[in-house]
Amino acid sequence: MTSTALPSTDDLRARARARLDAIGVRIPEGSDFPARTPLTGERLFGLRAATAADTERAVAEARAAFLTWRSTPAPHRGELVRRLGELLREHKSDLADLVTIEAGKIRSESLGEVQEMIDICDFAVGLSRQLYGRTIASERPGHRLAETWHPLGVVGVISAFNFPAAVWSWNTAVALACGDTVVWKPSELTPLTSLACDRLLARAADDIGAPPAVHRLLLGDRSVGRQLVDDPRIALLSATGSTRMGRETAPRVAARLGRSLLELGGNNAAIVAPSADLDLAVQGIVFAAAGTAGQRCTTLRRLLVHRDVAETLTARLVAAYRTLPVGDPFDDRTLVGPLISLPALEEMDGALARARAAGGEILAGGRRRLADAAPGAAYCEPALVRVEEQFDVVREETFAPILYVLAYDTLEEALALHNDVPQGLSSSIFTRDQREAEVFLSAAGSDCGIANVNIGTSGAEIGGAFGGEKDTGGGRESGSDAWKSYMRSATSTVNYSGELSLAQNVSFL
Ligand code: UN1
Repeated sequence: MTSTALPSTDDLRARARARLDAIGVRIPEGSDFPARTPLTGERLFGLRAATAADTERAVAEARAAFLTWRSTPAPHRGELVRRLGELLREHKSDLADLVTIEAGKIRSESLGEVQEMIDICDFAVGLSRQLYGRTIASERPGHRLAETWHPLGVVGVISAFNFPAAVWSWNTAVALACGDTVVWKPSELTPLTSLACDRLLARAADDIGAPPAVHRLLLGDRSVGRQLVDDPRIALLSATGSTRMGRETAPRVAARLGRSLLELGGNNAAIVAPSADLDLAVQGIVFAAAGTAGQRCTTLRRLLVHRDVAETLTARLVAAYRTLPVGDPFDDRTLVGPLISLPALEEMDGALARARAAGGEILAGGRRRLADAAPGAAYCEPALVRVEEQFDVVREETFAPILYVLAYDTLEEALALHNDVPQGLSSSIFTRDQREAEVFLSAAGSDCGIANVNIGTSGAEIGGAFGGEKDTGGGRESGSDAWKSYMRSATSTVNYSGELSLAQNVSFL
C-alpha cells in the first residue's frame, strides 16, 4: 500500500482562503469556534460560534421570510434553486476543494458531492412546476374533492460532516421549491463548507430578488441544535447523523408535536451469490467499503459471501486492499483520505480489537498511516476482517473503513443474517440469478430503504428517495416524492351544487 506526501496546514489554509474568496465568503473571525482540517489534524481558522440570541434571531427571520415565500408562486421559487444550481456549476471546483480540506474526501468524490448538489437543484427546479395534488371522486353530486400541497414552514436542517454540502442541498433545494425557509446547523467539523454553501445561496437570493432570510446558517455546537429541536417554529426538523443523535432528537420534536425527518446510521451489507460476476463484485465492494474512508452512511460494512466463492473473493479483496493508496486526498492517485479525527481512529481501533477478541481475523489493513508526517491526522488502511458470526461489534455501525466478511450456505440464511442488525439503510446483492435478485428485492428480502442488484450499497443517485428503516430513522430525502415531507396537504371539499348534502347520507335539519 503506497502513501502520498501531505500538504502543509499553511498551504491548506491558503487554499481554503482562496476558495472562500472566490465564492465571496468573508470569514467570520473569532476565537471560540475552530475550523480544522483532517488532512493534518490542525486548526485553519478561528471562527465565531452562534449564541442563543443569534439562533433565536435566525429562526424569527426565517419565519418572517416564510410568510412571503410561501405565497411566491412555486415556479418563481424554482428560479432561486435554478440560480443556486448555476452558481454551484460555476464554483464546483472551489466548493469541492473546501469539502476535501474539511471532510478529507478525495477530489473525485468531492466533485461528485458537488455534482449531487447540482443534480438535486435540477430536480427541485422541475419539482417547482409540479408539486402535484389530486382530485378525488366525491360521493356527493356537484362536489369536488381535492388535495393540495402547501408549504410547511421553517425547516431546521442538522447535517453531518461526511456529506457537508450535499445533504444540506437535498434538504434546502427541495424545501425552498416547496415554499419553506431553512435554518441550517451543520456539523461543527465543516464550517467553511457551510459558509460557502450559505454564501452561494445568499448570492442566488440576491440575484433573483428572494428574501435573504429564506436561509440562515448557524455555526455552533449541540446547544444550537437543541434550540432548533425545541423551537415550535421549526415545523420540520431534518437531522442526519448517528442513531444516538436521532434517539435524543426525535422524542423532543415529538413532544412538541413537530415533524422530524431522520437519516441515521447504516450497517449496510452485500450478499455475494455463487453466480456473481466477481470482477464486478470486487470493484463494487471496494468502492462501497473503502471509498470515503468508510465514512458514508451507505458504506458497505458487512459482506455475506456464499461459501463456494468465499475463498476466491476474499483473496481478491485482500489483494485489492493491499494496493489501496492512502494519503493526501488532493493527490489524484489517492483513493483513501484521512478519517475525520483521531477519536474516529480510536473507534476503529477499538472495533478491530473487539472483533479480534471475539474470534475475528484481520485479513488486510487496519494499521494507522502517516502518523509521523501528521501526528494529529487519522490516516489508516481500510480493514478486511473475517468473522464466523455476527457478534456485537459487527451489528454496530463503526464510522470507519472496516468490512466484515462472513460465509453463508443458503440464500435464506444470508437474508436472515442480512436483516439481523438494528439498522436498515442500504443493501445489495451480487448475483446473475434473476430469481435470487427478485427474492432479495421482494417484501421477504432486504428490509432496507435502499436495495441494489449488482452494484454496491453506496453512491445513490438523487432521483430516488434516500433513507432507511429501523434504527436508520425512517426518513426519506432527496428525490421521488420525498418532497411531501416538506409540505402539508389540505383536503378540500367544494360544493357547487347549490344544495347542501351531507356525507355518509347523514340528515340534519
Ligand atoms: C450519507 O452518507 O450521509 O448514496 C449520504 C450515497 C450518497 C449519499 C450518502 N449519494 O452514498
